[in-house]
Amino acid sequence: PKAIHLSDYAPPAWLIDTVELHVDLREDVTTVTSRLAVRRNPARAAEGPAPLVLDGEAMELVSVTVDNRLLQPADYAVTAESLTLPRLPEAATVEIVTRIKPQENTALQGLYKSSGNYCTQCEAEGFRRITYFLDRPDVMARYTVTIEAEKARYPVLLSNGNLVDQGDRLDGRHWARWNDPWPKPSYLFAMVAGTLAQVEDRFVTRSGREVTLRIFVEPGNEGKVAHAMESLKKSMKWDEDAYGLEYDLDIFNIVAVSDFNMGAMENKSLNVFNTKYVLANPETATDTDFLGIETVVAHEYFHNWTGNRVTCRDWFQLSLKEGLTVFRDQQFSADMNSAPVKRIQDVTRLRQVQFAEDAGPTAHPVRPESYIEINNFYTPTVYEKGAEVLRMYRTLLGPQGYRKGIDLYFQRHDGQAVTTDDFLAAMRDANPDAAVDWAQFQLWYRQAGTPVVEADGAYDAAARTYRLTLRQSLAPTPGQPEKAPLLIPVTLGLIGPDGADLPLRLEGEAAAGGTTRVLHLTGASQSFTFVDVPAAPVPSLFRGFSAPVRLRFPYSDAELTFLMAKDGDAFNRWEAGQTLATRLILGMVAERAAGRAMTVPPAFVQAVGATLARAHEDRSFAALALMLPSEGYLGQSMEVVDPDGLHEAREAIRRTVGASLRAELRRLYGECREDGPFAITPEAMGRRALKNACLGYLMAAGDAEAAALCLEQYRSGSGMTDVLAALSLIADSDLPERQACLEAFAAKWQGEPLVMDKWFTVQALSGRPDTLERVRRLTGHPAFSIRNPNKVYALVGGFTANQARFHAADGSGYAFLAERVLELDGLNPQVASRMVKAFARWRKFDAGRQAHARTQLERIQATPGLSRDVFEIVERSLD
Ligand code: BAL
Ligand code: ZN
Repeated sequence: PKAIHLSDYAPPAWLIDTVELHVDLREDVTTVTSRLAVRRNPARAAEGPAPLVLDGEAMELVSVTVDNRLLQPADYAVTAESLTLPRLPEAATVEIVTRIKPQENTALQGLYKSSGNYCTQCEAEGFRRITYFLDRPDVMARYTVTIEAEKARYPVLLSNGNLVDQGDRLDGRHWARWNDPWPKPSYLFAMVAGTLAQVEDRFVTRSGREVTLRIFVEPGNEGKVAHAMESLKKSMKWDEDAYGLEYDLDIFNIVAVSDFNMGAMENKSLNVFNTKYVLANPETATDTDFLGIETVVAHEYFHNWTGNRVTCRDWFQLSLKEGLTVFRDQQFSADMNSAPVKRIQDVTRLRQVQFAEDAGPTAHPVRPESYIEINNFYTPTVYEKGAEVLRMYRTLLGPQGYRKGIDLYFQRHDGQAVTTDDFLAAMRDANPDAAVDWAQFQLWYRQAGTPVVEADGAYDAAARTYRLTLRQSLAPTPGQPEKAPLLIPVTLGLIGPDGADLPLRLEGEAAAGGTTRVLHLTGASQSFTFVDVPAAPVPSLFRGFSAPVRLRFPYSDAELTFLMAKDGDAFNRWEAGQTLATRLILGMVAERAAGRAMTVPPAFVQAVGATLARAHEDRSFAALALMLPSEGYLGQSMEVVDPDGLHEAREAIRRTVGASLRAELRRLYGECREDGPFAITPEAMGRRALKNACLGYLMAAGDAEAAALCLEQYRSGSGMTDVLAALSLIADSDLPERQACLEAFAAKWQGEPLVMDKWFTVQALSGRPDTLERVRRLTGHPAFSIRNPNKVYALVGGFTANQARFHAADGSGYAFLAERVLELDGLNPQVASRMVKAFARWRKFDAGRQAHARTQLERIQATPGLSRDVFEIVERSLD
């Protein structure tokens, strides 16, 4: 397979103005007739006439007609990936007939079937599996789509835009015609045909447009869409209020399907969703699910402007729409819930997955420079680090400057396919007075890797100054041996001995300017001197996590405890606790490795006790503060990851805290249980989160009373959040009731695929030594299917997230994963590739584990017929 390079980008030689698609759906074969109005791109006129080379894969070509003249095979050339028409006039109408078999499509790209219904997924390059086309985002066309199918089986026929006509045929078939007035790239095309129930609502935009909102689900699931619908309406309102962006059609449809590679897809006015991000009620969905639905519904809706109205010129610009849209959905969720809690959750995820990516063989910049398979670049770096870049724009420009930049971006580029450089130019030009070095800021798009910022402070009592020194470094990443310093926004405060923020005045300034401010770290090393500092402060750095960096500051344990209690920035209060816990756990792992006993210092238990004592102030926050850093994240801080040591040390702390603070944990647990009628408010979710955090520590201590509480919560829990929290603890334990509980759960929920996904994950994440054996057995469970992405993510993905068990010293976890990857690759390369990424960190482990991982990676690499998707990841991993 060949790599594609950003530097090779050229505008398309041809443009397509309109597409008339006729899709004739039949059980044996689907016939697609596509009428394209094509013309030479004037931007490339100087180069002389170029052939029209259309992309197309995995289909049968029936006929090609140009301006009503049927071409002979000698008039065109077909390969496995293209159709070339060498001799065309300046403009022409090209009609192409192809045949495809959606019923055999297991890759779930292009047109395929899910639970008997037809649906599509065209991003990034699925449209070329439906018909021959210029399948690239800078070719934008107006679509008219006619779908024809058997009426009894497929009563619902949907595509983008507005329904303009429909009718019945005499033979039991019917048809519907849709027209989308907005030009769009092919990746935003969608169609659906099936038996679907619908729930309808409406939203009136601020200018008075009445929009009909519909959510389509498999019949029987109508009762589970209320939360998604509410989330949609909230998103529509929020985008008007926060960004001044209004919806631009009279109809907005969401269709939920159970076989879907991604979370959801933002096709113009016809979003197709994984059921995971639509269906929920309190019995079947956890609070995390409810929050996920709110976020993903918003994300896809927000794409209507950031992605659809202004789209990407090429796939290297993916973060133009994804980074921005993730940032927008993060802002939205922060506004709907608790902003600090949301920030902590987002940063936790960023560190867990994106920092890991940045530190391994698949590290790539937010704007990559080359790829073999674009599907491999829907990554935490493009999405989550991309969102951090957007957040930094806002931090550097302030909310108003940021909004001015966004407004200019839409003013300039509505209806266009553009680049991250265009976005940056809009931000820059809208803020001519901003003291931002834009050329340096641009490096955030270009350089891979997570910067390390080492900081130190010195207080001079006589001069009443505090000198803060910051040094940044960025380790080499694949293909980027040398790095330049970045522009890093450092939002900081200085905290005085009484816990209050001190006024901040930098040397040379006339007066103090607030108690929190943003410093621009631009050099490799830079010092900032604050004057009029009355006493030695404790610095609170990177408030709100103002840049995606790893901070090293030589805080004492006492200073961290002080920050946990006093920092006015909630994120940094949490962060101080995490830093303290990380330090402690890594110390214990070192003790264990040296053959000494691990001990938990009483000071740490006291710090947790203090968190419990203040828990009533903000229960969601307290629940997060009680959460220890994950084993995976802790592993990132070790030269050589010691998965067993990390697991044991973390468990030892949980046990000690549980036993030492039993009474307090028990009291809080009881207090949080009295939470009245079930609600999905931040307050109610906070109570549940805190209650379950307490239960977790109590169970870790392993006493009979905790077991009884846990079993009782499992049996009588009023919603899935509580039931699943209890079941996870039971699945992790040696309780004699364990097996019976798991069986009862499966018996109860066997008809609910999304709940069964949770059941698989709970077992895959268990810390018990027999987990792999169980996971292997579960691949044969009737509810498991290797063809369903959600099942694979739940069981296989869950297992790879279980650091101690996946990275078993004997290599058994690696062998299991390699088998699954090879099994998947022939069916669904995109899912196979996501799974194989779990190997990427293999060089961070000891020699024994490395040898096992290499054996499995080489075994995959040597397999004939490997997909581009898996090939690329394995190549990079072994490089
Ligand atoms: N565009 C792919 C799915 C998403 O990011 O919304
Ligand atoms: Zn997106």
